[in-house]
Amino acid sequence: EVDVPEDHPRYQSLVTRHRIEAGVEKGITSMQGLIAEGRGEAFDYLLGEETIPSADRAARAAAAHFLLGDHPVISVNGNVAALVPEEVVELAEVTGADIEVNLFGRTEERVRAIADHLREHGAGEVKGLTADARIPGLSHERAKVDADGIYDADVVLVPLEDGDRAEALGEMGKKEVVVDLNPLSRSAQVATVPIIDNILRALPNVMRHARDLSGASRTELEAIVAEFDREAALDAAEQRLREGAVADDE
Ligand code: PTJ
Repeated sequence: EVDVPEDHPRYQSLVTRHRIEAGVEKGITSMQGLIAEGRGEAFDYLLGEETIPSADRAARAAAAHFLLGDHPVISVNGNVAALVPEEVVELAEVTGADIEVNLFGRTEERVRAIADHLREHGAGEVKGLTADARIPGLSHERAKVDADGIYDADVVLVPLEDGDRAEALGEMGKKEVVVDLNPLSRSAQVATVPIIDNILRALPNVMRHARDLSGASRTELEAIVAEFDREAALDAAEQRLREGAVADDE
């Protein structure tokens, strides 16, 4: 998809940047998304560009929540659509989740472009266009959700989210799985399950755990959920960022 030699030391990062750029050109990613990508890259560099053990435990807890949920929904924004469209579709299939486009900088046009893009990558129904319900306590555009989608969900995956919406969803009593490379971000801080990892690694990892747990009993899944310690996960990620791999003594 991009002419970068595979042996380039920054290959993955260059491919990722190109996907975000292409997303902007295609009208699915916002200009703000470019800034968000740069921020994410800096955190990923400090994390060592790998899934740390606490993030792997979070991904397993996230998979358990999704399998236990009555109505799990994956919320998709312009960065997620550009970076991991196939993985979103596959995770929805494996866990029986709905996909809903929900944007920080919402325009009808971009919602439609993202829904089309996801369908090009194999999605069936994509929600977010009806926008016939509102998340209480949020300013107008960001509050728009589908009544039979995020509004009705009991578990929501909100990747690369801004803190306000994450908080408001939490106040509605929903379980929230947040994927964010910054453990200090408000969305990570308020999440039921914060996965401090790059979305590029986190989604395949949640999927792997979901497949692995597909035969597990409710009791087993509930035990995984109960054992997960969100504060410890946030602390471990912050420690890794501040002190590097040596301090990650889990
Ligand atoms: O498409 P829209 O209109 O919904 O807008 C989406 C963005 C991401 C622009 C919007 O939600 C936004 O402005 O987000 P923030 O406040 O910049 O937060 C994005 C967070 O995602 C930051 O904490 C970044 O560190 C983090 N992030 C960026 N890239 C990745 C990431 N986390 C995981 N994986 C990444 N690849």
